Amino acid sequence: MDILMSIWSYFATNVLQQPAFMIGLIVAIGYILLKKPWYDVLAGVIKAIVGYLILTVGSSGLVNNFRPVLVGLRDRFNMDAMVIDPYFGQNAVTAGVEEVFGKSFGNAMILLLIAFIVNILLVRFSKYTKLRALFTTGHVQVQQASTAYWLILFACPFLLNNNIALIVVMAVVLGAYWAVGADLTIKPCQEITDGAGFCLAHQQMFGIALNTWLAEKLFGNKKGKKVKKIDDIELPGFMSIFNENMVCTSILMLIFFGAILCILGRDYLTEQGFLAEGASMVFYVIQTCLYFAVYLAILQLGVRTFVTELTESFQGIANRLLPGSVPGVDCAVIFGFGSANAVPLGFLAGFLGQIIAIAALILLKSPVLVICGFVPVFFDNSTIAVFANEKGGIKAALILPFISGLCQVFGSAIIAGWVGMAAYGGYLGMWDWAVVWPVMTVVMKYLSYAGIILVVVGLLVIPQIRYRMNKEGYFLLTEDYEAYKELKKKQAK
Ligand code: ASC
Repeated sequence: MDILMSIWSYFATNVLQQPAFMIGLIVAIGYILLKKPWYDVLAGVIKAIVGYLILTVGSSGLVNNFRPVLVGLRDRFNMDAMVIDPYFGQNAVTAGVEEVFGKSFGNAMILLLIAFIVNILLVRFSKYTKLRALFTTGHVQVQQASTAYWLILFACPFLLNNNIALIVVMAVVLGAYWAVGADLTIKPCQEITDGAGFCLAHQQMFGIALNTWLAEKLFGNKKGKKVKKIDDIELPGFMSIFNENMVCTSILMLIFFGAILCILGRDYLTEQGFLAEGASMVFYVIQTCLYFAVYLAILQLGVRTFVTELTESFQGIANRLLPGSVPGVDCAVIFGFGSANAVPLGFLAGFLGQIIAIAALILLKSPVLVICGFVPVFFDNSTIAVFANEKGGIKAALILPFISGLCQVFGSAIIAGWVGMAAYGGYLGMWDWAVVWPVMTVVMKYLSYAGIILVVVGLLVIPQIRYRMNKEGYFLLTEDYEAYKELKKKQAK
């Protein structure tokens, strides 16, 4: 048993929780199943890992550069606030779970493994479950397993004395959430990428599905009137420079982060070691803000490098091991598709929503105050904007992320205050964890065993309903996208 545990923990730490190597492993398995020659397998694996590592350089560059700027606001104004950000959320769980529930954090990693197996099984039996998506983003799975661990411990104290039942319940809930959530993003992803063959496995999967649907219903094409997408807008005169993504991002971020850096002020920035003593504040601000465009460009290069390898090789897995399935990847992958300018616009709209919500918390004298974390405000809202723009144009790409910003702050403040995570300084804060998980936690808390069953059945019923709404097209969507499009055309007639 000890040997098995050490093998597992080696695999978990080095592969499962490191998406780059996880993707590399999947590409290797896929190409081997496709019987590619060894050198093609090797080349594919290298491109997949390097591409994913490039993506990581981009996304962690953004996070590391801009998180301190936002968190700085808390310190600068001496606010006693919790940060909504996956890393702060995870720290809160590590710091508090033992104290509050008397349970060791180590169990959260066993939960991760079992939940992942639940995901694989649900997809393996897609004939019955109608689930087609495999979660591959390990770093996100770690964060989610930690938060789910806390939420379910809080909701189901009657399981505290029975370790096995506890982990099984948690794994079923979490595994079902992974499989169902990622599955919900398949259609939007296939449509936006014209059948690239992946979906998103991240922290706003229900958010994507709901907002894509809302964008189409509320802002979508009406009879004879096509929506104006961001790229359709011809800006007049000097404004036309905004049509170029790199310029647009740079100018918007310069105004936005420039203002925040000035609010933080020279003294604070020097004190914290961001700005060297005597250095020029003006050029420091310009350079810091332009790095936003730099990291976005890096991120897009990474996406281009690994996506084709992943989706091509996954054919091997989809043909032989998990029929009709697609891999779920990091949400940032979608920044390589759709309108590039939706990314900064969605971010700003979401930020505005978050700021207004935070102001409301202050005015209402909420016992829990929140400070924006960079990851939810950027990765959630930009992703939602990319999808919203595709279906509902620029209006949807601004309004829906704005509302999402409100949801992230209010939802997180309520749930983190209630379950006691706020006291440890952070909460995950991403869309699904500010909206969907709070609802699931309430159901489980008040209905106990019946609540657990209700949550699991409620999740698993979603793909069943969607399958029944379009039996012919449902599996065609992942198995043969061209045929799916033909079918859609026929159905529309
Ligand atoms: C997250 C998280 C990150 C980012 C990254 C986006 O939820 O933990 O580091 O989003 O995955 O590319």
